[in-house]
Amino acid sequence: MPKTSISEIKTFARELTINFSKKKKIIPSKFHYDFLGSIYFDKITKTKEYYVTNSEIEILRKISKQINQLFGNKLTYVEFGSGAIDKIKILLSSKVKFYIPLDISLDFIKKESKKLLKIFPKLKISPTYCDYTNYVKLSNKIPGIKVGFFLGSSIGNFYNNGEINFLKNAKKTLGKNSYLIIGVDLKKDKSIFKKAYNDPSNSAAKFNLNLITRMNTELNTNLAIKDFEYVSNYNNRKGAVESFIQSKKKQTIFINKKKFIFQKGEYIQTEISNKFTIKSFSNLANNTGWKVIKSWKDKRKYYSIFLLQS
Ligand code: AVJ
Repeated sequence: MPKTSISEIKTFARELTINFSKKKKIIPSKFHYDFLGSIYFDKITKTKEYYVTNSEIEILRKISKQINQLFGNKLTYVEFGSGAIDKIKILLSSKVKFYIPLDISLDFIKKESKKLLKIFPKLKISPTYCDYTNYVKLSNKIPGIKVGFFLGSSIGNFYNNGEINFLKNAKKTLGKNSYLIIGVDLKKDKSIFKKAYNDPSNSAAKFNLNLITRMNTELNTNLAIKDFEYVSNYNNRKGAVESFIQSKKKQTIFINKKKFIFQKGEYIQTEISNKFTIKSFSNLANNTGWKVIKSWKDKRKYYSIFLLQS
């Protein structure tokens, strides 16, 4: 199992120290995606209950021809948080020459890039480390139109309106005459969220509880998974699924010699998954300088993909 780099461990320690000092403790979602966490996430996407992936694939298959016609052969796909590098395959054709997967888990995407190269031997792939919660600068030698790809409704995972910064930054990253293909999860009956985020195989729970394992290995804490419970609910007021790990007893940890206490019953937030309507996302896109060209939904109307132009 590839290890997390020293600098990433330092970032993990530093950001937890800040976030555990707040009244409501959170762990930013980007820390889910170490090598093991990326594997756990991939397992979630394969559960029947996690409609996000299935709906997204259904839409991508439906629109791939249109998208290919629109962009011709002069483009570079830039994927934010590519993870398992699956969905881009639907849009790739022998015409596309460049693909830049960006991800926080570099070892993971290097491994996935090798698999992709077997299917598209002529494709030039440049797997690149990136924490897209900050502005990302690309090399200025990238050819053709840049088409950004941001899937899985990860646009919903920002706290405190961070999605506004992301969209503004992405526009700057991709530059003039660029496009963004973005997956957006829609508001719907909350029973569907309940099943997706509490699947019977406990994939979502394992994915979230992996943060405990990560803290133990990288920060030398001595926590037990059995002393935490995964809890996930749809918050109607916020229009978001919120996930937590709840401490089952009072426990103390030290990070960088700083002491933190988890009280019995205390919730540590591990994710927020904001949900949108076609209208609310269109407004968000417009307010961050993007033009909405088109949007598509899956048959069940659970999910949407937007094509934006800079
Ligand atoms: C990939 C971050 C968008 O919030 O739906 C899935 C992660 N967490 N099940 C989401 C996730 C629990 C997912 N994102």
